[in-house]
Amino acid sequence: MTPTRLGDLRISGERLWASLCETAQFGAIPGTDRGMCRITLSDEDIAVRRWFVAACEAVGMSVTTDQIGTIYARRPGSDADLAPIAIGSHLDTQPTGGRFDGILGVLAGLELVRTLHDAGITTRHPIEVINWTNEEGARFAPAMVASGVFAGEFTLDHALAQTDRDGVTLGEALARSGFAGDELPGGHRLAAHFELHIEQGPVLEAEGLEIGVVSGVQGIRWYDVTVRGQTCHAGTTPMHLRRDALHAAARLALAVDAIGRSDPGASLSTIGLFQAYPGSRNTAPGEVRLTVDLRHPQVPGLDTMEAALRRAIEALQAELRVAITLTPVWSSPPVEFDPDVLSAIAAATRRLGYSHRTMQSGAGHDSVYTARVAPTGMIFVPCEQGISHNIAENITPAQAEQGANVLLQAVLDYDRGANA
Ligand code: HGY
Ligand code: MN
Ligand code: MN
Repeated sequence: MTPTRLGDLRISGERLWASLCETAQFGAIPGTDRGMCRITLSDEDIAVRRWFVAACEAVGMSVTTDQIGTIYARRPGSDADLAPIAIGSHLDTQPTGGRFDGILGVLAGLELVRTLHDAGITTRHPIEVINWTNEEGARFAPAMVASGVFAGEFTLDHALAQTDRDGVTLGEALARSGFAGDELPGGHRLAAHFELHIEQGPVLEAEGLEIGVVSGVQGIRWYDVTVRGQTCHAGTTPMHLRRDALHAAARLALAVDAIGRSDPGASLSTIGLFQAYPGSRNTAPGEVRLTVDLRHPQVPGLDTMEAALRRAIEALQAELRVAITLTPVWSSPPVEFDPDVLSAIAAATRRLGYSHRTMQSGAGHDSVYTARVAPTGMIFVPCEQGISHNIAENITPAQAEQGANVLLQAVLDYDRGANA
């Protein structure tokens, strides 16, 4: 097919939107019009995985899974010696997530294949649409663990041994799901990895832009913190004699917030989990467990934030006579994506006439780890008020269609080496 005809090819925005609406049934939060709770390897995730496998097989793709449950749906190319061009993201969501984070990228990959199938086009490279297990890290820490195993950042055993709050391991949840495969994660090469995702922030919408050409992802560090004091009777223990773990944890929370504000426009800090024990209204807590998420575009910035956190812990221990442990859980350094993949994305965006800018991602994505083993790049579309990890997360059909068309045209260009 001539480059012109390929350049004129477009996805079916209507079919993509229909698939987004159809799969929103899996994990829909009752009483909300868009909220999603599709925790990794839950019944809802298993259901959407089965839907995805059937939809891929319906257009002639062969589907395999690896030993951490990642799904690889492959369409052959004309040159079987070439590694596949991957289009990946994730089907799992946060507990109060939306219907576009992750799944937009997976279904846009399916739509790209459906479009090639309808047009009778065979690419040089095989095309592989990937659903990475446990991108969110909401059930099993860390986030992006399956793409991390694929890239060699984590061992398979370490990942499968991670437990959720009920003590269930990822390996047990995977065995129960029926999606434990034979292939060793990372067992095959990727020629490139493209990921379409909602921005999950306010920049594109605020600037009235249609596409983000994502140059990389900022650094992320996760910690578990335990604050131990002494449980005591609410009615008989004088305040000056208490070693109240919740009071100390609350002071620490204020310090973490100040650290997030220390480098405006760059530093971010979040406490997502904060649990006091024993959790009785007339017993002062003896223990508080919390999580800390620090983010910054540069490593020195992250180091400064971590040093400030450690100083705050030292000071509170001395002042309030409590014991505070800080356990690093995950460290994801800032990553830059591949120039050739990014130029294919930018060229496709220009050719399609969409307004755009280059930008760094505040959120982590599986592309962080695929970038370690394959040329990788990402495409953003705006989302309403930049809201995500929230049941109000929303985009328009046109935004989904624009992102998927950039994905299609960038992959076709990259396949032909048009931007090399
Ligand atoms: O944590 C993140 O940024 C991603 O949503 N997993
Ligand atoms: Mn995501
Ligand atoms: Mn997410």
